[in-house]
Amino acid sequence: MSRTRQIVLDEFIIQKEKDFPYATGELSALLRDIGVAAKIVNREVNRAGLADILGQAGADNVQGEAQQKLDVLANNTFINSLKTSGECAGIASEEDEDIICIDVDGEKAKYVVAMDPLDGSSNIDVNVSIGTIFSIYRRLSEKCPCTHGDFLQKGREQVAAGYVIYGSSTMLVYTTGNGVNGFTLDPSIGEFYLSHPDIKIPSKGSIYSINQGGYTKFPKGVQAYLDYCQGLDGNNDKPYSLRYIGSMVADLHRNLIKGGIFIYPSTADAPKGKLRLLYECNPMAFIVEQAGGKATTGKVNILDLQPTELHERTPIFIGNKEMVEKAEAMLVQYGQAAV
Ligand code: P6P
Repeated sequence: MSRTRQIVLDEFIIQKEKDFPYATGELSALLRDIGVAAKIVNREVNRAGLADILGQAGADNVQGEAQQKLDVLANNTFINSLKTSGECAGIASEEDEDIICIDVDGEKAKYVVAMDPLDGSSNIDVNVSIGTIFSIYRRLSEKCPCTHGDFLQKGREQVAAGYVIYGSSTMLVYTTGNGVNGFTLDPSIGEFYLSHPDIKIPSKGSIYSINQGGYTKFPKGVQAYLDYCQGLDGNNDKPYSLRYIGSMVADLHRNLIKGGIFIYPSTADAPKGKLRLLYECNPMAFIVEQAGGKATTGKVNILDLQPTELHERTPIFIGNKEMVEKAEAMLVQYGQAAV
């Protein structure tokens, strides 16, 4: 019998449960709890301008960045939802200096979650798309409390990763290693409907995303690639379009759908770049690789990096395989050291 409506997130998760090599339902429950938290944050994001949530919460996060009130709300919402799930043994959040261990009574929880609860928060007050990014690992520790080692696993070890984009519509996009699927929220009934099944990044792209303002500080190879994208070096008769929102989730979601490359390179001031490995680059790399794309540091696959610190950063070149490899070739030819 053909379906009379699109499948919703919870139904999809249960149906796909058979895809998990260790299908026992805990990961499904965890993904559902993330979906619940996303709906709550979506409600607050959508009324941010009205609920006196705009502006700063008066505190700084571990990055030394002024926390926005929505940052705090999103962080607390996801932490509370993950705590009640009973499936999560611990959390590493961009907003918290150290890991949050959850002492789960009874059967020990199997998973830990690394997250950026509200990515792109500098865009909150100007009503530009922002997002949540999450990464799920099987815990390695045998008993509570969880340890840093549970989180300092290579991105290749992720069992699931996803993002929520709070934009013109709110979407949840995730992978468990069997392709990438996107769900759009119908706020009138509070359900995420499967709207983008089996997302694949287009094989060709003509969008490049980078904060061009940093050009003079970029490695020579990045400068050469940007010149190529703009047709300045005479080797590209169809110059690309520059699109840069300043929210990693928004820039990557557009490139995932339309094709393109996103670059946040190293600079002399920031030799490891700006974006965090655990809860920005690894989950996005897992998603883009599952969608047929590629994500590297300009040299090494992001998913193969061995993390040593919770909040460590890495340069990232992510998007169409062809575009990433063209950028890598120019880094080799012209130099990838930060100038
Ligand atoms: P810049 C947002 O603060 C963020 O962490 C990412 O979402 C975004 O891609 C990047 O920083 C933007 O950084 O230096 O271009 O403002």
